[in-house]
Amino acid sequence: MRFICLLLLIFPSLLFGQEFIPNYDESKVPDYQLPDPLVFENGEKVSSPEDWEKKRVETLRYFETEVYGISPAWDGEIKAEIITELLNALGGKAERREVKLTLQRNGKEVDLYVLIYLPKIEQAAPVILGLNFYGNHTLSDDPTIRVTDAWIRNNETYGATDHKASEKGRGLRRENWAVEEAINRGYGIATLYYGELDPDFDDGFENGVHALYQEERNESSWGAVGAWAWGLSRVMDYLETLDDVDAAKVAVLGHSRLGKAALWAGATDTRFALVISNNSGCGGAALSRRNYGETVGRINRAFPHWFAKRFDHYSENETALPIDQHQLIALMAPRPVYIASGVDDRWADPKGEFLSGLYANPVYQLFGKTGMPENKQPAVDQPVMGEIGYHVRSGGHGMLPYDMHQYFNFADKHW
Ligand code: GTR
Repeated sequence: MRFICLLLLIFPSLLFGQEFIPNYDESKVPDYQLPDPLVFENGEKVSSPEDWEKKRVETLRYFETEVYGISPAWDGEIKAEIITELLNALGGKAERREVKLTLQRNGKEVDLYVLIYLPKIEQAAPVILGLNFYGNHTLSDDPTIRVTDAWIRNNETYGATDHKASEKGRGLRRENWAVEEAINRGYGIATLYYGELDPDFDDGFENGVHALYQEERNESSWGAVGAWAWGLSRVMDYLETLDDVDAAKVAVLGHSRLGKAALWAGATDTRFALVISNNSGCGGAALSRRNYGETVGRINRAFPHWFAKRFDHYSENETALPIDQHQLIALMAPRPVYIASGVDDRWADPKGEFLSGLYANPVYQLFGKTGMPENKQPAVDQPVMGEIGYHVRSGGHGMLPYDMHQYFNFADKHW
């Protein structure tokens, strides 16, 4: 016994695992070679948009089997019920609804509560749809917005204790979502709490929308990121039924882990006409092979429920990946996609996020488009906007009014 204690004292890693020290030194980024997004597995070149359609299938398949897991096709029913409605929200400029969507399948049900702000304009409104971290009530002071009863991560600031949300969070994310600016500029905002789709802990995939499917799981089954992305598509199913929403102009947006989900939603569901990744980092916009900041190994150990089990095969083994994240960006082509970084958010590898966009360019060029308009990472607070938009904002990890402002500019440019 004493011998074991001594061993643990000398080698604490035996008990706690190896401590992860992120690399933040550009000179220590390994030499790496990325898969060419325009070469088929059999070595043939992709040389036309028609070829790309086939290569796109091949690429998407790898992201499904090796990274995010395969999400099921939806064959259930969605019931929609407006639970609260304000016809004169935001000083009369907007209509505000909260809609309960009940997903029914196989005798099971999951309820999702979607908060929707729409500008009062003549025509159907373009909408920016995104998942939120702490509940719909954090987006507004409006006391009638429901506080979610789904499992929530404990967070003192937002008054989330015992994995329950509370009034304390009301309105705390108002600035971040820039709802008022959206409305002033003619955009609607739709959002829902991500934990209603899948609670963010390693629950053996028994809760949230995973519970609608009782298939046996394998190494390529969908994880939490897959479930969050899949849920965005179910909200899209609903938005398509609304006369006051322009379903051809729905952008999908997400921050951080929800930025990963937004990208995956954009890749799997081409109904999203524009895709926005805010500080999505590893498993999002950042290149896995750079090994800068958060790595594949670290993310799989810290969040074993986020990805397909297969992804762990590439922990400390990124060169074996048949794809890299530039090809995830390429899956949006020729649709517009915006990648945003925070300069101090080194964990998310801002440069690696930029490079993903840049290396997706050949696919955009196949469509006669530019893609990312700059070859070098732009200076801080200098957004660039081709079909691929990019900025690295001053400051760290977060979705700030500055970021939202660029997204509205980007949507203006393309719509
Ligand atoms: C971190 C994680 C990142 C990022 C972030 C977030 O802990 O390592 O990949 O997703 O969480 O979602 O806030």
